[in-house]
Amino acid sequence: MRIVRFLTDHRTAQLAVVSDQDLVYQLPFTDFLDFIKHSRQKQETPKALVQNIIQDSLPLETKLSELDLLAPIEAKEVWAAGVTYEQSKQGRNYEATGGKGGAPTFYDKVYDAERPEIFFKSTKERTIGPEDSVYLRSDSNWQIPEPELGLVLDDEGEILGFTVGNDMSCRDIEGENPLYLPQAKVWRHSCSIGPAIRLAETVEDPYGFQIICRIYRDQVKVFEDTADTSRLKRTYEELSTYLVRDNTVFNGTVLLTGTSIVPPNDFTLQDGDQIEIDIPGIGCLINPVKMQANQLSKTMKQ
Ligand code: DO4
Ligand code: MG
Repeated sequence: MRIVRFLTDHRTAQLAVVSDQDLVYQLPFTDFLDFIKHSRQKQETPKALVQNIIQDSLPLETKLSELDLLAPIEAKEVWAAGVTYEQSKQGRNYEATGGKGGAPTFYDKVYDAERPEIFFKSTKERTIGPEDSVYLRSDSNWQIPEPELGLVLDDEGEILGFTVGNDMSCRDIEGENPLYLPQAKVWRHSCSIGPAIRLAETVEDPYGFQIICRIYRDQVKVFEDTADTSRLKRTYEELSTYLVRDNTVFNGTVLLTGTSIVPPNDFTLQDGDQIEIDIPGIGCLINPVKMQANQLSKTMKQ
């Protein structure tokens, strides 16, 4: 059972549920958190609430592919875990050492440490949804998408659902100095989530998701790779526990769980590319890539 948010003909946001048969039923909520709040007030699980609402209703005539989808939740904050897969550790070591290797790095250490790496990734204003463009930084020459499973959490870290996320990253900036991490990770439109939230209670094996990433340039596929969440070094609960510990966490916070897909070291995204991140059972998040005009210099010229 997947929850999506779409723009109606009146240009207002509306929630809908997508059944296992891909039928779309409109829900009487405009927001994922209202829906969760309502289910808690009624002491029904989100799945039971949806089932009760749609049991006597007809599906929309519009197909899922025809809906104007928005990010499934306006998360106040998006956080991300890092170096949670062997593949990411290797990629980070490559950019930090120029491929030379050598003594164990802090990436080796954090991979093995009890405390996970968790960093601040995005706010509602910086996060985009399906079909919107992710932006490239103007001061980086080595940029990649990081296809990740996202946990949608409540304010205590309970997992409400799973979504697809892109933790856009600048490998040259992070590789130059790890203290530059916020600049390598956070800028306008550097985070994308969607197209749906799969309700947690409808997932049999949360470590059985496949993640597929494809990148197209001039309609030609230039990259494809697949990962598997069974290879995650940590548990989701471990990550969410560290996030909420002594912290103020908002309902609907998204926690990206790290990447296990790293494009070849000579690959960098270009203006006009298209990124697809597909997690079967949740959905395929598609975003074009765009070089943004440098807003700072524009403002300064005015
Ligand atoms: O250590 C830097 C971040 C790594 C990351 O974002 C990931 O592993 O997904
Ligand atoms: Mg990442």
